[in-house]
Amino acid sequence: MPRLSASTPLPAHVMKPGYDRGSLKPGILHIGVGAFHRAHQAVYTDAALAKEFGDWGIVGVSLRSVDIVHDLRAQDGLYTVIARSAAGDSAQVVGSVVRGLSGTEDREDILALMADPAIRVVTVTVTEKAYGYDPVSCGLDRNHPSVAADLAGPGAPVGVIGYLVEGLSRRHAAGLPPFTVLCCDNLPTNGRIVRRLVIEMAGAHDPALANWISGQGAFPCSMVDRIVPAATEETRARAERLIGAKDELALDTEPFMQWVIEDHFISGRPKWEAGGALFVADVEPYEKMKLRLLNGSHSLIAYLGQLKGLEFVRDVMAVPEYRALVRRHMQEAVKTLDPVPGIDLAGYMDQLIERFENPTIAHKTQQIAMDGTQKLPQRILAGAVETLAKGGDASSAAYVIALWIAYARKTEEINDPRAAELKAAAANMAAGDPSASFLAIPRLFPQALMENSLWRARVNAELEKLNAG
Ligand code: CS2
Repeated sequence: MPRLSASTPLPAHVMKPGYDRGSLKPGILHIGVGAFHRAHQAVYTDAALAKEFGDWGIVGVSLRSVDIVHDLRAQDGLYTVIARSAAGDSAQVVGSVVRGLSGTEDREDILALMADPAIRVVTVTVTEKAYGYDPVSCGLDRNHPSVAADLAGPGAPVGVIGYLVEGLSRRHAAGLPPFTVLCCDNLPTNGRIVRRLVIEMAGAHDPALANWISGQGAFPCSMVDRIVPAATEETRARAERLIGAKDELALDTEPFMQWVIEDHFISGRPKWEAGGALFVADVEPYEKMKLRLLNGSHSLIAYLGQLKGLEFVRDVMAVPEYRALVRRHMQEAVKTLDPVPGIDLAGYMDQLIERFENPTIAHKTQQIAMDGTQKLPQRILAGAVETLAKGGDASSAAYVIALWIAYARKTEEINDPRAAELKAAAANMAAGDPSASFLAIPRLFPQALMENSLWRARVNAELEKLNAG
């Protein structure tokens, strides 16, 4: 079977790029060209280009993986996104990625592009843990390996913040306007966080650069949503059947997708609204809704699934008692939200239940369970603080934390940058106060929770129930 490329004759039922790829020039550099980006922002960009063509091709950068980049080159940047539901599969070959570069092989090319006036937007999906963000100080975690390396050796970056700073520094030196930085990771007020980290790192060596970024830079916040499980052999076999070519970059995803963006761009942007993106003045209510209802429930499902031996999200949802726990969690979390313009929250929650139940999506609980220390603060802990402050009991939040502790105790190899600290906490669980060693992990739990005896008692009670069950 030949490999997917620009010359592959695609069957009529496959959706194809609706524009002339041959004349597409890069305007966006994307850092983190993994599954999520390819099934989300690249798809919106494809729709935008079909509607209103412009120089908005994407250069996909992977800071660590060379394989994705080699695959992109082998396939002329093309790949298949398969939207799956009980109603059937629909395949789309996406054409918006024009080139791939890898941080390990092509650092200078990446930096040269970042300083090229043609690149006007740098989008980022690198997952929560890659930023080196300290959720308690809200600044740089100076112990984070790539943050420490980039602070010590500016000019030859390894981490995402280091790249952004070096790219902006080269533009500043060349007398160009900054590029807009659009963060698409699941962090609260993600644009503001990245702005702060970039300015802090720039300021460590060059206060004038930090001032320029602070005055001229744009870091719009955005809320992104699409469930994209890690691709498997089955995904690739399915793509091969659907498009009649081999595709190493194929992805399964759900039909649903959402992108809410703060409309603050320095030198233009693609017409992403053509793909359904919503531009608003304030993204925060949408981010909070998504982080606390979708991602918070996801974490509950993930740790519960891992404890009960259930492989996929849909397997957890198939147990009525567990589905009821997911509902209960949403009902607690929704009370911490402000009204979200244009969204009926009850309908949003019903739709989430359906999305989690999608029988065609094999989303591993193990995948979502990873990096709990990076995810739980914004998904569970921030809401718990607000619930308790309003006189609520935060019992579902306490339950999720108990599940996470039980998971950390039971799991041999925890996939989390702070795994060693979790293992140490698990080894030090006191009989009468089993959550104490976890609640004491520095830079994780908000002070208000560390000091709240009601919260601690609830987590302990939930842990006891889990042990008994
Ligand atoms: C998930 C998210 O892996 C996880 O932690 O909760 O990746 C989730 O699937 C996406 O945010 C959905 O938009």
